[in-house]
Amino acid sequence: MKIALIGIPLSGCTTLFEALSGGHAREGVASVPLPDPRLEALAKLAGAKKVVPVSFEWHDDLPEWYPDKPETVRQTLSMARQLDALVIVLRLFDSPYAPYHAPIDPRRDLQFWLDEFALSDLQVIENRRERLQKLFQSHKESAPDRAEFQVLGQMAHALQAGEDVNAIAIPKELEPRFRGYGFFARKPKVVVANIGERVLGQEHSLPAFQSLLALCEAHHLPCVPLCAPFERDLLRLPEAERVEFLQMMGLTESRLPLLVRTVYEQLHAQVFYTVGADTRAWLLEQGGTALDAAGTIHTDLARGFIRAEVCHADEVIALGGWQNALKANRVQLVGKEYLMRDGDVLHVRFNV
Ligand SMILES: Nc1nc2c(ncn2[C@@H]2O[C@H](COP(=O)(O)OP(=O)(O)OP(=O)(O)O)[C@@H](O)[C@H]2O)c(=O)[nH]1
Ligand SMILES: [Mg+2]
Repeated sequence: MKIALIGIPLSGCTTLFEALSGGHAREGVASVPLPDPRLEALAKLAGAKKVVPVSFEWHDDLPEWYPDKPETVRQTLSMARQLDALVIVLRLFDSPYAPYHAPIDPRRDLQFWLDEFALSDLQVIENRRERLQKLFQSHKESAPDRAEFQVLGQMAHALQAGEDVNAIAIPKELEPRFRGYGFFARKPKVVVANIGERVLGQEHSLPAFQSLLALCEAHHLPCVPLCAPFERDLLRLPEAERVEFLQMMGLTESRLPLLVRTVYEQLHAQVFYTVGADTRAWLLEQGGTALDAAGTIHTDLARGFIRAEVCHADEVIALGGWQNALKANRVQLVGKEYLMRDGDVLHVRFNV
């Protein structure tokens, strides 16, 4: 999963990126594994030689742009469109060392992004509808083309009216096309309010923060308040000193895990596992079937799918491993249509 940090210059994207990546980053891209105690337990029981967790790939490599030249943001947007989720970093701190181009107003900045996203989506829709129309004129269109034209029209209408685009149902056969367009309106988004160290823990008393929250709620956007340099510096301390540093700031915990969890929730994903010498965690969309899961591992597994063996990770761990689960008759044999549960361990029987 690729997650872009996007912000107006000097909002704190790079500082947050340094915190998330712990400094192990190359050219603004860092792959960071999700903490997963179940995977560790499964790997230990399987005597795994290789353990591969699910990772988020954080991107702080969107092209630079200039607030005084709004047209320069277009390139940033077209790259952000290609990633799986967005973290919108908003500046709520003031600092003489990093002068901002405007008075601090995170609500205005969020509105800026929402407007840009809508305009950009509308542009994509318009271009596509024009192409489809040409196709119609030459009578070369298929039924899905007609359906797509109609759904795009509904989307454009909703965007212009400021209505919720996600309320529009996308027919299943059109899903791959719509995924390809990377619409901002349908992309998982999380807002980060980058607050100053002095107000950390008291952000709820700030009118600017309250006003931002109201806009977030209106757009169903989760908002995580944090102080990017504080989070970065916290991780640079030896673990033993972190609690003290947190207490000094009146906090009980780092907010980074909350941010990661919030992004994960917005992705509407679930995890499943494969165990053995190679023990891995995989990401699958909620509502995914055993066949979808097999396809996530390898297209061959989906193509040659016969049946799958399934047992939940908690049960595998409680029984002391996959072989024990098999012996105890706790492993279910399922077909293609089986709906995966979050935390299932899967073994695909296939033939190609
Ligand atoms: N006081 C304070 N300074 C911050 C905070 N977050 C970022 N800064 C400072 O603001 C400046 C800009 O931060 P960056 O993280 O580089 O911001 P950016 O969004 O990556 O900016 P560009 O990449 O230049 O567009 C740096 O000097 C940071 O140290 C904060 O919460 N409090
Ligand atoms: Mg930066």
